[in-house]
Amino acid sequence: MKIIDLRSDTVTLPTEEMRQAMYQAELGDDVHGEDPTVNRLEELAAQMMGKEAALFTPSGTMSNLIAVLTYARPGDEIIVGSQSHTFWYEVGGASALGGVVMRAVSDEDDGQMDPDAVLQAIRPSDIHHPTTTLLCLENTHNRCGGTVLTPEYTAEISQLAHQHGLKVHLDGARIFNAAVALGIPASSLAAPADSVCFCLSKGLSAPVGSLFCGTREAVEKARKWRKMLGGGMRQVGVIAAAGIVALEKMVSRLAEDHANARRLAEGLADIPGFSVRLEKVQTNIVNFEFPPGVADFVPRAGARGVRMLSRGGRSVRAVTHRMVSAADIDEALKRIRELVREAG
Ligand code: TLP
Repeated sequence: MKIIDLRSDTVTLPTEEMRQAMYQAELGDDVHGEDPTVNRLEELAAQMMGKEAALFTPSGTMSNLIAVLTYARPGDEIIVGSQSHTFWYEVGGASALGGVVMRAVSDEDDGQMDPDAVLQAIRPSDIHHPTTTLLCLENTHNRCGGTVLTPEYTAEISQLAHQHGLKVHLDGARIFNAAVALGIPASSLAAPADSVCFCLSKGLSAPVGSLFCGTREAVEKARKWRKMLGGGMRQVGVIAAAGIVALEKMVSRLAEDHANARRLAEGLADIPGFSVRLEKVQTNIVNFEFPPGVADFVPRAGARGVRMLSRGGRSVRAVTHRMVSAADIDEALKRIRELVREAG
């Protein structure tokens, strides 16, 4: 039985071209700034994000933590979305390692925070208060179902933050999905933010890595934080080489993943009792609910070779990616329909 793995786009394996590039990569000691492949990747990333410089990190989690460490001191407060990855899935690192308070502002359904709510959350100068120093955004928005923040919204909320002396960091783990969905360059989504990070290891199919991009000054500080976190890597061009292929070759094909997500969402919506908000399926993530009559839906679908992630209760996440074709989506829907028939 073929396994159709919709748990995450992180399960993608490197392409043949990536493996070749990794084998042939020119290498050096990156802690001394001497790995030419890493240097090339960092320059390419900075250029694609429209920022002065970039830093290669092992993961999106480390990039986001480095952003917090770069812009906030222990005792400061940062504003994060109540549904953000940083708030939910980064082990509280901002507080545990950065000593900052995370103030969660309610994320609306589409991953936007209401500008008025953000304004209310910015602390006025007062001896009793921590200082608010950073606003974190997320595009696409994972928990909100891969929804896209527009450049207009990003500009508006960033301007508000800047007016109050805050920096803005954009968690763009899937920023290329947003860019492809909107048909605009990723740099125009990142432009209003002081820094942006994105992942190579999700839809772009590279095995490892993320890039933190910002001003030369911020990236210099970030490099030191990465070293302190134990993320100074030596001949890391071995994996950066795959990242270069990811950026040069894998961005435009994300449109296929989006089409497959829509195919899946429409197929699920046609199964009686399933509920999917089709207008929210904007990129490669499909959040849906299965009917109350189908107990243990996720493990039972898994037993039929369709892997998905439970979001608690009857809510489920399915993510499309390069290793799942349109035919696989049809097959997954067929297996889900069979499961429901047998359950009923
Ligand atoms: N997200 C993973 C899991 O951690 C949930 C996934 O499968 O979606 N920002 C966003 C928006 C992310 O979705 C993720 C990974 C990260 C940051 C962290 O990236 P990594 O996994 O490289 O630390």
